[in-house]
Amino acid sequence: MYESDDINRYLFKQYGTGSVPFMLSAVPLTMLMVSLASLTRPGRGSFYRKSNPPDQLLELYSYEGSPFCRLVRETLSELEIPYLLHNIAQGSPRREAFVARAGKMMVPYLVDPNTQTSMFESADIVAYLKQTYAVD
Ligand SMILES: N[C@@H](CCC(=O)N[C@@H](CS)C(=O)NCC(=O)O)C(=O)O
Repeated sequence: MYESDDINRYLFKQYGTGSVPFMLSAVPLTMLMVSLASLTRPGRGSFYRKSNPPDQLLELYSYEGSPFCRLVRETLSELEIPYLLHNIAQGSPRREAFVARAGKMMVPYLVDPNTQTSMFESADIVAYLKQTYAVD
């Protein structure tokens, strides 16, 4: 389906409580807010950067509201690197398993099975992705 509004309605009906939260359903206001967020990162995540795609899916532990995670997602998008996204927002029941795996609660956290690399720190992750997969 097309239309972000229809997709959100479908997702909340199918997998959520059935009703779309106000911050997503007040369409003109919602569009203004998300557009402002994108305006602060002009062009980022919107243009392809040539890359060597990995063989295996990368994994990113993240949550949508984190500015540090956004930086990593921008780079993954620009390089068109396929990845599995684990959302572990505040209150998520998946956090405990994450801490058991990674050793502490902090996102973003990248796992790259292609190079047996796991790392925290957005700036280090962005540098790693560019160094490993970008073709400049
Ligand atoms: N220096 C780190 C900062 C990462 C950071 O502060 N992440 C926050 C989210 S914005 C976090 O994990 N907070 C712990 C929590 O959500 O419980 C980086 O650049 O990646």
